[in-house]
Amino acid sequence: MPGASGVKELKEVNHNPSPCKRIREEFGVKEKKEMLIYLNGKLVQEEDAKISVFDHGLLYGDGIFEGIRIYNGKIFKLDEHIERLYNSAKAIMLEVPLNFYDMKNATIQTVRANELQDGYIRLIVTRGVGDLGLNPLKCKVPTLIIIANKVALYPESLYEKGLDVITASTRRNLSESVNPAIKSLNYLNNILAKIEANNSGFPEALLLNQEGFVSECTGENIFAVKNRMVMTPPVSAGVLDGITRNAIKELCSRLKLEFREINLTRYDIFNADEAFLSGTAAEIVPVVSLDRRIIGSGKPGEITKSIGREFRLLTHTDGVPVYE
Ligand code: PXG
Repeated sequence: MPGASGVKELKEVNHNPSPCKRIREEFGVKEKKEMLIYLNGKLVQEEDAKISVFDHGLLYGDGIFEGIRIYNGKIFKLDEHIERLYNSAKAIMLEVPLNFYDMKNATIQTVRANELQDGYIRLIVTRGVGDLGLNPLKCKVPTLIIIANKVALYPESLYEKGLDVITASTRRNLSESVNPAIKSLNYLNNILAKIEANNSGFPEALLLNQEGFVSECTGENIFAVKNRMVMTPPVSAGVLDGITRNAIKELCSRLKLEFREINLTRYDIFNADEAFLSGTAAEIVPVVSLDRRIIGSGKPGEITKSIGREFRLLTHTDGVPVYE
């Protein structure tokens, strides 16, 4: 049986010939109808994965999350994502109900129970159930949710043609207010920018910070390439310390490209040779215009393409195996 945390020792599972079915049995799941969701130590059917309307994740966006990819039966950068989850938790003084090892274990088990080879994992920790006041001290038990689902791929045309981006008038949160480095459930800043993009008929919006420097897009980090130098704003410009962004840093050194974290303006993006976005869900997406200024040739650039190729290779070789 799973322990108090709901997590079973991984070693035992490793020796089981039918780990997917076995995990479900261990959690008392009789049949797998559709998706199985990890909710506070239990694996439950999607229809039973319900939380209270008094959960402060819902009432106040008080909580944190991570989005992780599974490629080819391996979870990409799992340790890095869990580490960032704990960093976000520390910043908002939220105690994650599982330790690092058990969180990793619970994530792997949820993927296994759903028999996914390729997919997307969402880890969510909320402040938990409280009253209608915002005081987090009233919330005694955090809510932990792990969703492992099939991945919804973006259309291929997005990568072939590239994106047209507009700058939103909504500015990125100040680090001294809701720090963009915290991957919190409070995404209204990003959503307001996305609404501006939608209203203007553009697929994506760029947010500037309060000083007018480039920060990031609504759910992706941004990069400019000039004279074979790959540049991206530093975390201090109000960006998430993206895990794909950090992978790109590694890939640049492999590809012998200079990489720099530096403040950028819209002018720098307009006049770059190439630009692209990075994120767990979208991976690497070329940007071909900003505010109707064509970037470079107006087509996905060669350096963007080579980083994209190396990234795909990395996702298929790296990662924590789910079924071994
Ligand atoms: N910036 C922000 C604001 C993000 O939310 C990234 C950058 C990229 O980080 P990673 O670690 O994934 O390389 C993210 C993460 C969506 C969506 O629906 C996107 C993210 C998170 C949640 C939803 O587009 N991207």
